[in-house]
Amino acid sequence: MGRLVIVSNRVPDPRERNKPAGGLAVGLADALRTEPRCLWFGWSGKQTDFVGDPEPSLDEHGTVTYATIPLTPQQHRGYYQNFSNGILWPLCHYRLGLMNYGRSDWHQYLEVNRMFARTLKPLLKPDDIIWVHDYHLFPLAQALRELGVTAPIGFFLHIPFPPWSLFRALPCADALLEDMQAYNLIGVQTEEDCQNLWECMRIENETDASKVVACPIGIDPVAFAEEARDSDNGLEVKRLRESLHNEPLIIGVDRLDYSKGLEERFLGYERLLTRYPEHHRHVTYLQVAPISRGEVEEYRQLRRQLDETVGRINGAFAACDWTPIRYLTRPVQRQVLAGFYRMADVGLVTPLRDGMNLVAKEYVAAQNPDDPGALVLSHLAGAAPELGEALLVNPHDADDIADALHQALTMSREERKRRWNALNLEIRNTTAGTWARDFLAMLHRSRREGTA
Ligand code: ADQ
Repeated sequence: MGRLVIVSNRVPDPRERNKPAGGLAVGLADALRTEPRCLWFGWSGKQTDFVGDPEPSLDEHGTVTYATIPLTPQQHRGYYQNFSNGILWPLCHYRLGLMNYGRSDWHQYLEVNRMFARTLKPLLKPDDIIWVHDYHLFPLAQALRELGVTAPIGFFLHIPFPPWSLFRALPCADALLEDMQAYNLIGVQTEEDCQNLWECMRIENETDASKVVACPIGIDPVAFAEEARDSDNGLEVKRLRESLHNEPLIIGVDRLDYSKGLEERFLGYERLLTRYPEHHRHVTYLQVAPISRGEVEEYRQLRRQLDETVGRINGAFAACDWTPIRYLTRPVQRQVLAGFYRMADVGLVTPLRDGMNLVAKEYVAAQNPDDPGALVLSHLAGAAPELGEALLVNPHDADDIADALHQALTMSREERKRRWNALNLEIRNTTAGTWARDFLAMLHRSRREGTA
């Protein structure tokens, strides 16, 4: 069998194990442990002034060869910042009002995808199978096909896909959908995304329904549970525990992104303090939200707004010995996070839209089975259909969040255990390993059946 070739916008640096990663890198790293040989190709995260196709840098690490290329500042702006993060990200998260379309960015996006194809092609071997990831690279298969690549090419979209009524607002929607025909198989997180994307592709072209499949991503729950147990005695975890004096902890962990619903979540917590004063001086809400995409104006604005909201809530409710919200925008190591999750009585995960949300699954995996915490989860997260035993809330409704938090904080141990057992079963059924295995098996099958 040939190699698995993974292509994603960013390639993680294998030497930076403790750096906080996005969900894609976390999911793939878990899945890769079972692959015999693999090439992972993408942007190094660095910029160069060299104009012309760059030579990929190769770095072997265990069974994985990492091949990375830099981008010019112009490519970084047009392809990455503007088109991927300023147009596709808000559009796919149903936020049309935040989309800033510019035709030159679209051209830059296409050109970088072609450059990825040109620099990847010489690294390919005859039996390779290619798996492309995420919205930065929608047109990559078409660009590879134009260069004569005939290998099976699969695509996985980690973020949601909106319905045609929204997607058609993108001026180049038809060209993008046309290019996506070049994939043998396209995976998305949920049935809803699957319906939406298939509908869009069908409107543009005849598309076989079996080309788009829902294949939800998971974590490695056994390894994560172990990590959580091990970190229980770590220094930072101990410090947090001691600072709480046996009082309850609510935890939220997200990249600082408008899709994660942080402002609405803070307002929900504020409503809890207003409507349920019995929690005053007892409950602490720890929000870990490391800054991401700090160069994009919408993200800078969001940060200012969140700083203000946290300051206002703390100012209004704090006592000399109690801070209602502890808000960290610096990164926290994954192992420490696992210990924080385990200690927390409530996991608060309320994105306004999310492809999946691995934090919800990590929170469940990290719990102590004898005394698990409760999960409060947005019904608009991709994880919600699987995690129906969480307390599902509408993230736009502060009262709904407040009620669910109160219910979670006062829930009997028996009910917490019953709900957690059901949630734990779910996350053990759909893991990072099963996700990759299932997707790749379908990709091999689609080639044999000739659905390309
Ligand atoms: P993300 O939007 O990055 O991923 P998510 O699924 O929650 O969101 O994954 C975040 C990952 O980063 C988790 O493993 C989490 O532990 C880690 N992380 C977050 N904050 C951290 C911090 N402060 N320190 C260390 N680690 C941190 C995208 C999509 C999601 C989809 C994933 C995977 O937006 O919807 O679930 O890809 O497909």
